[in-house]
Amino acid sequence: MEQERLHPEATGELSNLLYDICLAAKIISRQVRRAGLTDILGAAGTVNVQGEVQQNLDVFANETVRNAVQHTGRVCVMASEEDEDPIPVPVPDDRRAGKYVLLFDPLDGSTNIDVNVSIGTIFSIHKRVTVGGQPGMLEDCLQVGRRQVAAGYILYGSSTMLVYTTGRGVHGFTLDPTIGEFLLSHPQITTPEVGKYYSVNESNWNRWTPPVQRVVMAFKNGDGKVQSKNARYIGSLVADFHRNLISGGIFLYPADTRSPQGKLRLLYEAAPLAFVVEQAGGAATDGRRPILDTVPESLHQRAPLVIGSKADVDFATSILRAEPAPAVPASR
Ligand code: AHM
Ligand code: MG
Repeated sequence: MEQERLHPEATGELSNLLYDICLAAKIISRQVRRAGLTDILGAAGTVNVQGEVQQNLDVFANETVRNAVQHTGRVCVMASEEDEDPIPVPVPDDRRAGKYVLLFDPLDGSTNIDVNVSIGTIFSIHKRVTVGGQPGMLEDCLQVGRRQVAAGYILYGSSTMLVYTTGRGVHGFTLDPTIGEFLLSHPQITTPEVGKYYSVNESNWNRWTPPVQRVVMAFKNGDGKVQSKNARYIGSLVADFHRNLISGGIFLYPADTRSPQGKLRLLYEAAPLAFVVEQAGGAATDGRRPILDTVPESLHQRAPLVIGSKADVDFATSILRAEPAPAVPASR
């Protein structure tokens, strides 16, 4: 809201949309904190002692974000990792559809959800590009990352944190569970120019191209241009990204023979984090060009991701640019 005052033309709708997302985050956070109790309260798909049907956490998170946002009149269309197609937003007869588009990964880190390891929600917000009034369309979702008006994530870690940008720096808020509010704990986050960590799933080594192997080898052992780094890999993108944002580091999920386009999704994983990292002074590429300049062709398109401290990403890019472009078309 403070930043909104810097834009005299602002209507407050974006702040309110971010607030809607915060509400969803608080509800998801509460449920994540109770996750270990499912054995006592009832497993997914069963009815617990209160008569409530238990859901998988990722399904719960998806519905929670939808429900927090779709009736507010602020968005015209949404898209989620959990849904094949864009989610149409109902428009009552007496109202016009909202002007924003929300893309999100409701609960990222699927292998960590049931084992009490940090997970997160990622979101990306665009302005609609189709004519207003009616519900939004696929075209509104397929926008280049550079056009995002806001993006961020919620990390369900040792505390719950919201980190976001609207293009004027990156700010972190920590949820105080005793009052149920996000408090500004990390104003104006900047990421170190050179990181101390490298984060990559090294079990993919034999599936990588030689340039990718060279990059990872350099971060592991050091070479003339980079010093060796410590390894950290959680397997939850938000948690790995957040640690590196704060402490400095580089996260890589390159293309490999099993995932020729990379594993992570462009629109609701790579692009929002790329917006955050650039605003914090870091960089994000697919190995050849900035993630924020990639023009999307499909909703669930994947992208190789190299993201983090600027000097480290620039070093990786200088080697990866030599790679031939992947030949396999984007697919779900
Ligand atoms: P998901 O969308 O199924 O949760 O997969 C995304 C996750 C990211 O959080 C994480 O960075 C990556 O997959 C880990 O993949 P891997 O297990 O191949 O290392
Ligand atoms: Mg995901």
